[in-house]
Order: sequence, then C-alpha cells, then structure tokens
Amino acid sequence: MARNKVTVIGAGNVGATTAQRIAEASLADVVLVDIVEGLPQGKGLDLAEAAPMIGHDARILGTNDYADTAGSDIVVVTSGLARQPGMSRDDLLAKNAGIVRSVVEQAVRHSPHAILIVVTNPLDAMCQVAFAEAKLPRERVIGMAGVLDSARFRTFLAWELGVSVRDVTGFVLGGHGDQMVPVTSYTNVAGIPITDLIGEERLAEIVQRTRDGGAEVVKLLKSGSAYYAPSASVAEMVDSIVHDQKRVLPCAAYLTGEFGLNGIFMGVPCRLGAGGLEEIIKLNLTDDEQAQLNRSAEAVRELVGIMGL
Ligand code: NAI
Ligand code: 2OP
Repeated sequence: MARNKVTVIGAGNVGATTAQRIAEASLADVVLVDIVEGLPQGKGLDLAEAAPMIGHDARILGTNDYADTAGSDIVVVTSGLARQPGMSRDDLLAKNAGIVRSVVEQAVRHSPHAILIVVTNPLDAMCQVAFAEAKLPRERVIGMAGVLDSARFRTFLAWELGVSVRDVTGFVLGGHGDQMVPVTSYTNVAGIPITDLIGEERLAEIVQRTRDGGAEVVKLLKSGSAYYAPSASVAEMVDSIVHDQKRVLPCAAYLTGEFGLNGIFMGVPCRLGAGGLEEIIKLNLTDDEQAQLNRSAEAVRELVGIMGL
C-alpha cells in the first residue's frame, strides 16, 4: 500500500513541528514547503536525520517547489505571519489572506484530491479564503483551532481538579477569537458534568483563561506564538483522516445551516475520517451558548466582509 503524503506549507514554528509530529508518528511522508530558500530544505534534512533515533521510516523533503508536493493526500497550510505581542489575530487579516490564496492555488493545482487543513490566522477567515480559492467541496477544507482551544480548556480543568487530562472532555466552539465558546454544558470529567465539580465563578475564570490562551503564550514568548500544542492539534486531525478513525473533534467547517449559521466557517463538532469532514454533529446548546455562538459568528462575518468574500 502506498504511504500517505502530507504537505505542510510554511516551515516556521507550527509547520516544522507539525512535520516533525507527523513523521515521527509515522502518519505519512512529509513535504515541507516555504517561500524562504533553504529554510524547508535545512529543517527537512535535520528532521530526516533524527529518524534513526526515533526509529521511523517516513520520508521528509524540504522544498520551495510545489511540483514536489504533487499527489498529496493532505495539505496543511501554516504559511503566514504569526501574532506579535499587542497584535490581534485580526490584524493579520490582509497580509495572510494574500499568502493563503497564493499557496492554496499552487497546492491544489498539484494535489487536486487533497484535503486541506488550514492553520493560518485569523483562522476562520483564512478557511474562507482557502475555500474560495480551492473550489473544493466543504468536506475537504477544514480549519484547525477547536482542537487547540479545547485542549487548553481541558488542560486548565485537569489542573484545577488534579485529574488526568485524558478524562476531561470538552468542546470549544465558534470562531478562533476572543468570542470563542467553551461549551460547559458538554464538558465533563469521566462523564461527570463539569458544573458538578467546579463552581460557577471559578469555571468562568477558567473559560476566560481558555479564551485568552493564545495571547497568554504570546505574552510569555514575547516574539512569535504557540506551536507545540497547535502542531499536536494538527497531528491529531491528520491521524483521524489518514487512519479513518472517525474522531469527533471540534474543527472549523463551512456551515450550511448547522447551528442556525450559514455561509461561514466556524468551529463545530466534526467527524473526521478518510473523506475529511464526514459529518457535523449537532448539539443542544443552551440559549446562552447559542447566543455566544451567534456573537462569535458576527465577529467572523465582519472579517470575511472586510475581505469582500
Ligand atoms: P512562523 O512565522 O514561525 O512561520 C510562518 C512561515 O510561513 C515562515 O517560515 C514564512 O517564511 C512562511 N511563509 C510566509 N509566506 C509564505 C508563502 N507565501 N509561501 C510559503 N511560506 C510562506 O509562524 P508560526 O508560528 O508557524 O505560525 C504560522 C501561522 O499559524 C500564523 O498565522 C499563526 O497565527 C497561525 N497559528 C494558528 C493557530 C490556530 O489555532 N489556528 C495556532 C498557532 C498559530
Ligand atoms: C493561538 O491560539 C496564535 O492562534 C494562535 O495560539
């Protein structure tokens, strides 16, 4: 059986660590692409030379040439500018829209059957740019943010309760911005509702820390933004697709009426398998959660409107 091939565009912090995670977990051969000459080649070579210690046989190629990406099963788009301290995700809009448009056009031309996973910020708006440019069905254009935001939420809850992160289930839905919606009504520890375990006020603080999760890391790093948890999030999505695991993960998907929203990308619970986005799972949100989701959608629509999409 031919091995899977995953192209990662952008050999910066998120792209390179994503390539590392995919190769070292033997999920696929990886092609790492960047616009900067030598950068993907150098990182690709370095990653390949780690294989004897890790004990994997995935091939890793660094390149500036999209011809090398031909026939990819998945294309992960991380190219763009990262947030700097004091810079909002939304400030990145125009610059990153141009980058995403150009890399998606080139990638899809060489891999027309690929599933796109968009990472570049502002995430939901960049998904819309990629979707418009790629002209692929919505099943094959998916954004990564919810897995990361939910992982932050789960981490903080596990710390609070002194329990294993593995036992904390929770969804963060909506756009990947300040209005994201940690859905407490569907958050539990080994099936026990989170509201039975943590008081309302403390839970609200943890929800707020989750919303600020990206900015908290940016503030500490002073230059650049998070990449270990983001790359782990992408790898989890890639794993579910290449192994047809049918994981239910919060991802940005193009909505056609789900959750009462239409024509935009937003984070919703998705079943990911070999076909990419195989199903959007419906939830019974509380009125307050639905109102929060609507507000988050407004924020996404505003950005999409600015881009004239
Ligand atoms: P980085 O600055 O380390 O890497 C970005 C790379 O993109 C650079 O190597 C740059 O040369 C490359 N690049 C720029 N223009 C390009 C082009 N036209 N073609 C190919 N490569 C190009 O940034 P980092 O930390 O890797 O973040 C990448 C993006 O991912 C940012 O937009 C960041 O905000 C976003 N991000 C999104 C997350 C999410 O949850 N969706 C989480 C973390 C980061
Ligand atoms: C994050 O949430 C920067 O969006 C990125 O870490």
